[in-house]
Amino acid sequence: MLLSSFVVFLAFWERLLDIQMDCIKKGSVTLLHAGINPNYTYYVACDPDDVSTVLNSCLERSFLLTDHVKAVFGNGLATSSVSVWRSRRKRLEAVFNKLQFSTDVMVNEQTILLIEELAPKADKASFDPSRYLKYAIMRTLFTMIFTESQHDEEFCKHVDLCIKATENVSKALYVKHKNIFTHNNFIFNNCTKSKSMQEEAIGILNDVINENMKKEIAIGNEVEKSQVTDSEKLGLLNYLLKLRAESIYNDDDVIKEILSIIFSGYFTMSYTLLNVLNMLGSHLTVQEKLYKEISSLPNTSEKIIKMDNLSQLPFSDAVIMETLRLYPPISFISRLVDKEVVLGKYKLETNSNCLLCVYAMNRHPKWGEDADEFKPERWLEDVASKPFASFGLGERNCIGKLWSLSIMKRLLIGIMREYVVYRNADAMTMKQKLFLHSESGHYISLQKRSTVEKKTVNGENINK
Ligand code: HEM
Ligand SMILES: *[C@@H]1O[C@H](CO)[C@@H](O)[C@H](O)[C@H]1NC(C)=O
Ligand SMILES: *[C@@H]1O[C@H](CO)[C@@H](O)[C@H](O)[C@H]1NC(C)=O
Ligand SMILES: *[C@@H]1O[C@H](CO)[C@@H](O)[C@H](O)[C@H]1NC(C)=O
Ligand SMILES: *[C@@H]1O[C@H](CO)[C@@H](O)[C@H](O)[C@H]1NC(C)=O
Ligand SMILES: CC(=O)N[C@H]1CO[C@H](CO)[C@@H](O)[C@@H]1O
Repeated sequence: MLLSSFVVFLAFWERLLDIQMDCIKKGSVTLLHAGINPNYTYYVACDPDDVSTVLNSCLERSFLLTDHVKAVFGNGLATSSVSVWRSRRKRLEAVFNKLQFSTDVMVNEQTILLIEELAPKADKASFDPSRYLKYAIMRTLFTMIFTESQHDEEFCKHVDLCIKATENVSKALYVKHKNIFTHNNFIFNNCTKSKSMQEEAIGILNDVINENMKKEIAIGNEVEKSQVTDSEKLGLLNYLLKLRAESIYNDDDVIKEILSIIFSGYFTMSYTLLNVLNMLGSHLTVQEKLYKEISSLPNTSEKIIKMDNLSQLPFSDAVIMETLRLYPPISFISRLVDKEVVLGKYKLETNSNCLLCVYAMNRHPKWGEDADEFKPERWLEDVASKPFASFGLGERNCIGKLWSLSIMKRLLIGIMREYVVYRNADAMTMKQKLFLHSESGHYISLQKRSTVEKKTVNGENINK
């Protein structure tokens, strides 16, 4: 079999978007070689049916280029081998379902905090909202991971530290995989500062999690003793400790699981919210339609939004899904082809690596000629047969999907109720590093709804 192929020596990540788009143009599987080492060869699949075939049949992750990622996240869900993963995944799914409901009041509090933090920026020059969104997201992850009574002053300091550490880990992982030279451990360890930065950051995260683990064990014991299970809003860590008691996890795996959850949730949600604000800031009619829907909630002065209220907002869902379709923060997924897989005319070699092109697939012509355009309305029709893999597909898809959609929706509703978002005309440029995110053109300005509404009354057009 003869497949067209690419050879990449430098800027591995940056090239991945071009490679995806090229692959979809060719309309078939291609090969990607990172350097000349045959072990670093990947099939690249973009066709929606092919992507679905591989994601549904191959559950083992393949590690892009090295086992470096696995060294950091160990047996955390995202990187564990299927044999370890299977039983844990089932148990964690049940925990996520519970947390989605039990954390709603706390998440609302985080939303209110974000709105207050943004207040000094309102009716002023444009600014980069990334930092605000990242804080809100990390705090929200913390409220979900740690039991409610732990959310004290100390906890806020930890949020700050963990943001810096998580960003450092991401930078180090990026450098490690950047080109064929740093794939070499000797060069990475001896000629870059990244290795020591990574170890320092992991050390900090471990310390924070360890310290909290001790407190959570004490809470767990209390809960057992008094048989009160609902009075305390237990965090994910506490549930993991229960699984540890059942020998499903050991200490090290509990820490790696939390690391893995923080890393999976932090970048994806903060980049997505940033993209949503940018899309709304440059599509003001969409924004007004969204505002109209949000205003139709039964009680607009009620700050607490319950799960039931969230399910009544189809256009809000559509805005977030459409943003995720165009800008999937995880723009490709890699899997190990550990069984026989045939894609069209090609039989993939067993034990090979396969890259699934989420970005290209989400923009497939099946969405219509306007597939590259931001049109949330398309999500109000039947989309079941449309290609979309921003949360992956199959049994090993994103475990945080529903939880993250509800978090992003709450934060978005909070911002929309209070502010109108504008974005200047600079083109937003996306960069593929570990995650796909905007590198420039993402400055926005905020206008308080109250001042906008006054202006409109005076006959000014807000779509100026
Ligand atoms: C915008 C938000 C998010 C996006 C776009 C996203 C996307 C993804 C994708 C594409 C995968 C790989 C799926 C596959 O291989 O088929 C994944 C896996 C995963 N995600 Fe998310 N994710 C998001 C939020 C979250 C959040 C908030 C959490 C946790 C709190 C989370 C935890 C995980 C975990 C643990 C996995 C590994 C699942 C497994 O291997 O079983 N994600 N996510
Ligand atoms: C490819 O991987 C195999 C198995 O891990 C290893 O034995 C072999 O040395 C590798 N080849 C190269 C060129 O690195
Ligand atoms: C992150 O990296 C920078 C630069 O190497 C370093 O100064 C800082 O202490 C690190 N912070 C954390 C929390 O790891
Ligand atoms: C959410 O729904 C409940 C019951 O339908 C209602 O009482 C409450 O006011 C709603 N909340 C908002 C923010 O509209
Ligand atoms: C709406 O919510 C506010 C704030 O929680 C509450 O004071 C008010 O009574 C609610 N109005 C109705 C009609 O339920
Ligand atoms: C000084 C230093 O960090 N040396 C490292 C160079 O890389 C080798 C192989 O990975 C390590 O074992 C050394 O510790």
